[in-house]
Amino acid sequence: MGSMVMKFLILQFLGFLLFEGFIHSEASIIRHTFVVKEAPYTRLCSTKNILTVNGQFPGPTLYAQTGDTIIVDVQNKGNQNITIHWHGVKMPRYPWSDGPEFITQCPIKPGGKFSQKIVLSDEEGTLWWHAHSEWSRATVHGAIIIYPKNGTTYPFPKPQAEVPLILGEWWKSDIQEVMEEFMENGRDPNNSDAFLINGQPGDLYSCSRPDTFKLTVEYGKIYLLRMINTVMNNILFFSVANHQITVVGTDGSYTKPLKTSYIAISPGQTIDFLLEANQKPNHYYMAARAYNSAPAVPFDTTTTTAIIQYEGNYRPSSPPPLPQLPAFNDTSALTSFAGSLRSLASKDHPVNVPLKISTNLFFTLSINTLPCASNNTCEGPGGNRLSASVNNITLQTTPIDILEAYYRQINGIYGTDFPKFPPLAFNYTAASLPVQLRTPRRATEVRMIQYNSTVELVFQGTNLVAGVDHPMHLHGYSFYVVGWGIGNFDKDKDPKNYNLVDPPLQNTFAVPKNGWAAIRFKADNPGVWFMHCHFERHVSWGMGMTFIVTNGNHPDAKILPPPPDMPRC
Ligand SMILES: *[C@@H]1O[C@H](CO)[C@@H](O)[C@H](O)[C@H]1NC(C)=O
Ligand SMILES: *[C@@H]1O[C@H](CO)[C@@H](O)[C@H](O)[C@H]1NC(C)=O
Ligand SMILES: *[C@@H]1O[C@H](CO)[C@@H](O)[C@H](O)[C@H]1NC(C)=O
Ligand SMILES: *[C@@H]1O[C@H](CO)[C@@H](O)[C@H](O)[C@H]1NC(C)=O
Ligand SMILES: *[C@@H]1O[C@H](CO)[C@@H](O)[C@H](O)[C@H]1NC(C)=O
Ligand SMILES: *[C@@H]1O[C@H](CO)[C@@H](O)[C@H](O)[C@H]1NC(C)=O
Ligand SMILES: *[C@@H]1O[C@H](CO)[C@@H](O)[C@H](O)[C@H]1NC(C)=O
Ligand SMILES: *[C@@H]1O[C@H](CO)[C@@H](O)[C@H](O)[C@H]1NC(C)=O
Ligand SMILES: [Cu+2]
Repeated sequence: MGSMVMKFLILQFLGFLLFEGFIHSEASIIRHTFVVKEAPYTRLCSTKNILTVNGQFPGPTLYAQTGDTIIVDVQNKGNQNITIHWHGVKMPRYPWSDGPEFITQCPIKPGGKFSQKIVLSDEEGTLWWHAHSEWSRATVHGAIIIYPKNGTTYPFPKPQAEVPLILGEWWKSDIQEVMEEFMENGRDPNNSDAFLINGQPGDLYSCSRPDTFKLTVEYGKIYLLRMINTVMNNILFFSVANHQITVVGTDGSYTKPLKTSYIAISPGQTIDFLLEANQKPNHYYMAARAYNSAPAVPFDTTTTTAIIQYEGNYRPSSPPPLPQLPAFNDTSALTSFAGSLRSLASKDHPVNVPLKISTNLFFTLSINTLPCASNNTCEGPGGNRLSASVNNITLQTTPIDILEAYYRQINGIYGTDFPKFPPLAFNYTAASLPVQLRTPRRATEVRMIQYNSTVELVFQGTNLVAGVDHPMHLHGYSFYVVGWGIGNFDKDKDPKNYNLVDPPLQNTFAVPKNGWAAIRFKADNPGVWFMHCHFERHVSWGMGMTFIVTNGNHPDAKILPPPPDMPRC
């Protein structure tokens, strides 16, 4: 009897602790099924089949709390190979579910399945998932929303409501055909026909008006908008008519509040911002369109809109006021926004920037050309095909994935000579450069990094073929963006101006056109991690490379074993 009472009291006490939030509750395991399949969608007055997850476009939102694990059973009921990547999730010691095809896995073939384990650690805010095989991410993507743990809260006022804002794209043509065509003819890919907000083009396109995304707000309340740029090839500008907004996070990490009238967001990046409904009750447009830095690159010049509508009885202006967006070529609008982001750097959200660097890397990012295959005609510059490289290497895909080859010590799949520095130093951003420098080397080389190294990596954009921005994305890590600039990086002067106090923690950063960016991270996540430009045309042309971070000595510093259902090549 006594022990029953005792047990009861202990349970009561534990319940009390949990209720009061004195001890942080255990992380949860959340399960989902993703069925990849074709589904008919109508946009811009015509219907076509697109590849979706569970028939949804954009795909389902995953909700979790910091530190949770999500298990997604992916079933491929489509007619093409697929892989799914959890963009911005570090996956500590578990690259097996990371997703980039032929880097960490072979694709899931039609009819196949793969149960993926998404291991959250310190990420908090908005991330996303997307296909990481060929061009299927155009329609196969969705949000990942990570709430604070029970017992902790946002470092900003609790919003009235939270709303994802997924910036996407629509092609009238089949996206697979767009990809095959540009890979064949060697020139830039065709543009999309519309940009989208939450799957809808908005009022400025033909026959889209009734479905325009609308957010109803109550005067005086604050809303948290979780924006993701899923677009294939464009950085976007975004703004809300008559409203200032306050950025509070990026890439699953909090930022110091930044008041601004517009946002510039790279493909791959997320921006969380607060919108205070403090204007005269009315309908207001929010709008997004492209930024484009290279005059020769054709791009989609259309504008997507959604509507903020205040509750209440009033006659809204018709049409609603449109926001002013920066000009298409306004590079300073892009860099001044990106350069204003700061980590929160508070007691609860400290920064941990490596100060002593053990591994210095310097990578050039170039657009290149390759000779056309003799049986073909190419439409790139000078009758060649466009290509792209990191340190003059254009990535070649392998017959099996690099992770498998590394883990099972299979030789002959990749080399370990990815150069730490460019093989040739030249005036990277010179107005004109010798044509001989344009041809890259084809190879699959990785850069090995010792566990626990402190890495500084400087990206240098070059003006080969055409200077353009490169939104660089690293898997397996977030990194601090400690500096950036226009022109050539100066190793003596530029580090003196680094921000080592409150640099933003990101997983994607747009290296400006003919400029540079310096990032730092501690290599404490062993595994095989892809790094690439998040412009899809550039990664298709070979602008990507792989890091292998070695195992540490401690058992907790080693890659975990693979799951039994890894897809086979
Ligand atoms: C966290 O709190 C929510 C609501 O307060 C509750 O439903 C949930 O079970 C809690 N999670 C854990 C892991 O205790
Ligand atoms: C790409 O655009 C060109 C020129 O407008 C057109 O001829 C071609 O059919 C388009 N390709 C696809 C796959 O839609
Ligand atoms: C942007 O384009 C406009 C015309 O479209 C041109 O007048 C202006 O010089 C360009 N600005 C930059 C910074 O290239
Ligand atoms: C050209 O030849 C390559 C390799 O021999 C082949 O893969 C490709 O399909 C051919 N292209 C055309 C247009 O015939
Ligand atoms: C590099 O090129 C830029 C742009 O043309 C030029 O302003 C600069 O003087 C060049 N630097 C050197 C060291 O030649
Ligand atoms: C890249 O490598 C190729 C082949 O080795 C060479 O011809 C070319 O000049 C190199 N370009 C640069 C910028 O290093
Ligand atoms: C890696 O670094 C962490 C903290 O900086 C330290 O606790 C750990 O012992 C290091 N591990 C190895 C194998 O050096
Ligand atoms: C699908 O992937 C396998 C390797 O796992 C490859 O052999 C096959 O060619 C791919 N199919 C397509 C249509 O790309
Ligand atoms: Cu790029």
